[in-house]
Amino acid sequence: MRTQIGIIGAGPAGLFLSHLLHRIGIDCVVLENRSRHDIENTIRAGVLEHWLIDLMNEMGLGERMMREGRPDTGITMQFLGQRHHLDFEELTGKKITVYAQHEVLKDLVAARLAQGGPLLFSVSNVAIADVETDKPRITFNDAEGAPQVLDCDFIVGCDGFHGPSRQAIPQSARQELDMHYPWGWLGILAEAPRSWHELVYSNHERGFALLSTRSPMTQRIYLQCDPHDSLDAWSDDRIWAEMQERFAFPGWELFEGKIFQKSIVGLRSFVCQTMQHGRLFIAGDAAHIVPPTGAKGLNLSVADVVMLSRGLDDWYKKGSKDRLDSYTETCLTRIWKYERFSWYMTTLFHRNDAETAFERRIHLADLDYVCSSKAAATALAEIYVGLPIG
Ligand code: RFL
Ligand code: PHB
Repeated sequence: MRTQIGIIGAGPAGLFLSHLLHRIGIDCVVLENRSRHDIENTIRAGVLEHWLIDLMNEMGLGERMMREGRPDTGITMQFLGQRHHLDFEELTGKKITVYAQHEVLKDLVAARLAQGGPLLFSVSNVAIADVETDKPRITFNDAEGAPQVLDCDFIVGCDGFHGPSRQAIPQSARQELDMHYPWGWLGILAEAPRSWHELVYSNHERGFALLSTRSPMTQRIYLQCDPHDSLDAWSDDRIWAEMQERFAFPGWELFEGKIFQKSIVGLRSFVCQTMQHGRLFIAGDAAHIVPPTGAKGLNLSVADVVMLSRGLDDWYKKGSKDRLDSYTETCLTRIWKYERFSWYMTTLFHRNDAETAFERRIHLADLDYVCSSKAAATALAEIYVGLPIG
């Protein structure tokens, strides 16, 4: 098999890249090791930045999102038993949209298959070779187990944090920086009606809690927990009792319902300072991780591949290598701003047992400052709605 761009991974980065390339007439093949059913049913992100909404609409991919997603003009911040509305639309003129990542993926997969793909699910043994030459290759086994070779001009690793692409950059050529937080998120999906009209980020002495939504009758809620907690320790009764405490607000009711999905993830920040090596580029979670408190991971993954598609366009149309050569540098400028923001939102909202009484007071002053100063609120809102893609 031969293509111009071999893409590993059909997450947001890989699928968006395939659509961006298709739009500018560049051939690609996407290789994914999970099944279509699996990728369309993995519960992850929920918040889309304003430019991503525009991009999806521009690409003809936004029809269901516009119908089923919820445009939000801001968020609610809760601390010391009070609620404050941060009005992003008033502060920045922009909104965000709450629309689940797996719904975005369903839309992207259906549209890609309708264009004829190729989008190969359930492949295995993906390996990258010859990226230091101008004839890089991907070897893999197809869904039937038959060995295959994909010859490419370039390979793009969109295979998430645990995929093989980043490892294909020699260790001596990559610098990896990371940070682990002593906190985890217990995430649940519940069949319950909406309790509030926008996201609620609650800083509570028992721990952070986040109220989000998936549809009028499906709610997505997260609780700060120990990252090593077992799900067995979190019965439905304990989860609802904890949520009732962390979101308690006079005269308001948190509606309960059947919990049908539970998971625990640890929080971490990670950046691979090199996002390219020879004819291999990496994008999205393969290159960087943010803790989910800023709702940035998916948005950042798509921003990477927008930059990369521009570089590939210049290469094929103008024979210019400049944008491809500066891909890492261009992306890292944005990535580090988003890393800072995600770290800030995480430390701002989580309960920190290592904090001294003095630091706790500074922490509360920070929350109060964001809710009482237009300048501080605007700084938060500007990145929350998404920095311009340029
Ligand atoms: P993905 O989504 O991990 O996709 C990688 C794909 O590559 C495949 N793969 C392979 N394929 C072939 N061969 C191999 N050897 C392969 N190894 C892996 C995988 O099966 C997979 O399909 O990476 P991508 O595309 O970079 O996208 C990243 C986003 O998924 C991630 O950053 C977000 O989900 C993060 N995130 C959020 N981001 C937001 O922008 N807004 C949010 O509101 C938000 N909330 C969240 C989140 C992540 C969370 N978790 C689970 C950590 C909330 C949570 C709880
Ligand atoms: C979500 O709806 O899943 C969500 C919302 C906001 C975040 C993280 C996740 O910061």
